[in-house]
Amino acid sequence: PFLQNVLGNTQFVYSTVDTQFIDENQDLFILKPTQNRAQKLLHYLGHVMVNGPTTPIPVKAKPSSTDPVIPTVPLGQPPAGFRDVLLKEGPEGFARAVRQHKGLLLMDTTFRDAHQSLLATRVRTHDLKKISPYVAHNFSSLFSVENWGGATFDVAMRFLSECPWRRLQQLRKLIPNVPFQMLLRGANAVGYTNYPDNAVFKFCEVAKENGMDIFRVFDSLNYLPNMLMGMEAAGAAGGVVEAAISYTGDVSDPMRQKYSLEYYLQLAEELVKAGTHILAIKDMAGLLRPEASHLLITALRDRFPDVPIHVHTHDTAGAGVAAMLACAEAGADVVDVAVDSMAGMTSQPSMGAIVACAKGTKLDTGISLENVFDYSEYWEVARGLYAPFDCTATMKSGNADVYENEIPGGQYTNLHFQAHSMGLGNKFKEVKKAYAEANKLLGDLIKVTPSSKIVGDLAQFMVQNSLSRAEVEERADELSFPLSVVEFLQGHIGIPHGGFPEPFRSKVLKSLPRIEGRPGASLPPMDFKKLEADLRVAHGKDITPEDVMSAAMYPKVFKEFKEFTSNFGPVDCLNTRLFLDGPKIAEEFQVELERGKTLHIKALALGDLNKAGQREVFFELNGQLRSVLVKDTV
Ligand code: 3PY
Ligand code: ZN
Repeated sequence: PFLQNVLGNTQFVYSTVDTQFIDENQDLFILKPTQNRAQKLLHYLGHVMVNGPTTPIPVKAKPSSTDPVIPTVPLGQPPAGFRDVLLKEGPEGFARAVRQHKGLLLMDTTFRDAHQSLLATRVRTHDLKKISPYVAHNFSSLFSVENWGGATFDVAMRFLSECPWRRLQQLRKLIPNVPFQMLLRGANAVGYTNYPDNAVFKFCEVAKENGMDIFRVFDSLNYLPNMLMGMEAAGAAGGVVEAAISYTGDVSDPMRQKYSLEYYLQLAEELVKAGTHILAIKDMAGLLRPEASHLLITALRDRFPDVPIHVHTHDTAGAGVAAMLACAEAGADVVDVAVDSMAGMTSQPSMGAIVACAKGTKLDTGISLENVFDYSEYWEVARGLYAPFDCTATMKSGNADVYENEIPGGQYTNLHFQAHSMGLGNKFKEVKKAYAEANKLLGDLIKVTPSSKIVGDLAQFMVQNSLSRAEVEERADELSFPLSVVEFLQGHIGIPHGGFPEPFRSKVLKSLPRIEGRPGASLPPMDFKKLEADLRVAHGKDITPEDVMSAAMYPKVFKEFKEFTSNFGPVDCLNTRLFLDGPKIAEEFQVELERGKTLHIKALALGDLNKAGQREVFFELNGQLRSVLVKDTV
């Protein structure tokens, strides 16, 4: 367009102006091909209007029609926070500052684990960005904001059609002062299976370059060699290493010997010896009771007086606030909370409750309750936009049965969703009982992604086939088990504490091969150069190092994401109601494609079905009539 204008200019064509500037700046004429993002967006909106949401919707509820009010922030830079300490003093200095801090520090999980646990991980960058300046200005004393990793990486691409790296980059700009924290599944990185070591190292490197600070590294079996590899990868990238021991069982119950206090202390010893900057207890199912919290944290505090201790829990039974206060009393430096309206049930305990309970004591967080209320109000209304994914559509309360079945928070919600969406709401209890039995069959495992999925798969197999634990044990050599269970027994994700269950393993595997030791050690390294070249062939030359990592983690999901984007453009600029539900006829709205580039759109009409099974959808775009043809697949 620029060129056309210039060549159509008579003064330019007849040389009545000095064109030397243009002669000397030929690069101005190298124009990017027009991206036609507006037309692609109309295509997306038309598609949603005709065929409904592109993302699977688990419950019937519609996104709420109310938009959250964004609390105002003062002009200028936000106050300095722990990230400033980290940037100045490095991970060791940061850890020292955390340990020396008086009062209790908090990590806010609202941007990651809270919505992973309550809203099927569906919260979009659009809604995270809006509240980010408020967090930067009013929660500058947080230890960290957990906003990346875990399931968010996969779900961003698979279900939200947005790039997880772009989320990280955008949030980093808006929150420069508070450390960002991610959940790294050790050798499984942000996936469900062990990756070659060089993939985990490269992933951490690119994450750090994009603004990640603290890497919470865990392994789903607490398998030390996997944990050490993940820690090394995070450390080599220059990140803060937070080695996390996944907690199960009950250290206050002398009858539960497998995961005893001594077991946790020995593992902690190894992680501290390996140089972790921070030591975390990751109570993914919310099993830490106040008495166990007291025993465990007191013992860790005594043994490692200089290492900051960070505790994570879920509130499934409803005892999360009590447990976190007990941890803090016993010497934990940091505990995890979610803002009140995104807390409770399978999410983290409530920020407001902890701030209020600690107020005026030696654990005072220094956080203003008024700010928590405003922050919570934003999320209460924003949460309404995600009503189609909200577990409270069917789940009405927490449940102390988690002490029996030990199901992690996010999985508890997923299994509940699954049972209800199949019309088997009354079967949920049976699934939970089967889960506990499946866990015993597999030798009483640490259960967290992906080992928790393996236990869940076996539980569902037992329910579907009406098999008891005794029957499964007896008929193990003839049953056709889910692949995840077989691969686990082969050693694909590492070795569980206490070894594999026998004779169950031998009966299931028969002559199938077994992996000895750490799986990643025998996986061939990934060839990133070749991967990048292949991606350029498939998707064009604009492939970034971040894209290469997305494809390394999730090849099929990445491919589908790129195809989606080339058809529909970047849809992350749409607000969540439009993204999920599309506009109503006659609705007028604005979409900011980028700073200073806003589209004014009005949805006009839906045409009749033509012979080719398509409908024409009519819009007004910046005052001009436009239409798109959409295949009706409903
Ligand atoms: C994850 O791996 O995503 C978890 O949240 C585990 O607790
Ligand atoms: Zn969690």
